[in-house]
Amino acid sequence: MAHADAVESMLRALLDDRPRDGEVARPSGLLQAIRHGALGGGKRLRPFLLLESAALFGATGTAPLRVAAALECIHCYSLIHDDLPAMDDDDMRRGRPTVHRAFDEATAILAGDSLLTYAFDVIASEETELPAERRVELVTRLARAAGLGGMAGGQFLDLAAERETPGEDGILRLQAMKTGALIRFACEAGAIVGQASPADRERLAEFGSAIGLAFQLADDLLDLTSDAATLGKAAGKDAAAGKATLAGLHGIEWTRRQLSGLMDQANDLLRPFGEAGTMLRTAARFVIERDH
Ligand code: GRG
Repeated sequence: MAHADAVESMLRALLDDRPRDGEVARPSGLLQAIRHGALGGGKRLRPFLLLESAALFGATGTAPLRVAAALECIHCYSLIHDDLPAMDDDDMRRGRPTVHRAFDEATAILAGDSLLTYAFDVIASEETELPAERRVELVTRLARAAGLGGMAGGQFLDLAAERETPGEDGILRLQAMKTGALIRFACEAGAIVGQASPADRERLAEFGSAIGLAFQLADDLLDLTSDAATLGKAAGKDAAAGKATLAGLHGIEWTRRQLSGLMDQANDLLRPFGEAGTMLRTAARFVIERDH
């Protein structure tokens, strides 16, 4: 089964109606909102990276799949909250109304909260079929990637950047936190699940950082080229929020050179794995060359 289908089935199973040991009940209205935000859409990039990173070290089956599904729960929570009126105030996501549009704002907040906490439950559970210390390591790393010093902190800095434009280092830092941290975690977590050596784990984490930066640069480049083509907006400003981006500061050609340098870096980091790294190389190319 393709990774995206396997992740979808795992998420569906995890988000069923049956209360787990220690839960009282799963309110159907909240569950519907959660399913709306988490099922049936998205590229499932982070789970793909996690599953392929784990496979490099021979880890397949339930353990990596549950960790990948947990990571996607965190990603979906972040999108549900990012779309709220207090943040980006978006009406559509993945071709469908956002959760607060399809339901209401309070339900969207609670759907995000539930997905966030459920992710840690899923990893920590014995059903994840990993030794306890590895589950603790994954929970700790994911909490750090998603929280104050990672994605949530990066989102805070990103919102603050609308009021005061950060310098280049500030933009790099906020992007490494907001989008980079979960992508880095995806690759490092695969190495943790697969019990990689410390050197290989670091290699995978660095690969994840390179992909995370490329993901953001490619996104900014798409904004920039569509702005230039359709809106005539000032270069360097995010179309919706007037935020500075590296692509905007340095221009289209510089950004393309950076992306090509990141592809080289990704290839160098994967070289020791030979043929086994092919799927991760393909994922890197997909991130770097995506045009929508
Ligand atoms: C609310 C704590 C909190 C954090 C939000 C991830 C994030 C932080 C905001 C997303 C804002 C955004 C649209 C950034 C552009 C790049 C990005 C992360 C897009 C969404 O990720 P994809 O493309 O989405 O992997 P799919 O739908 O494919 O899963």
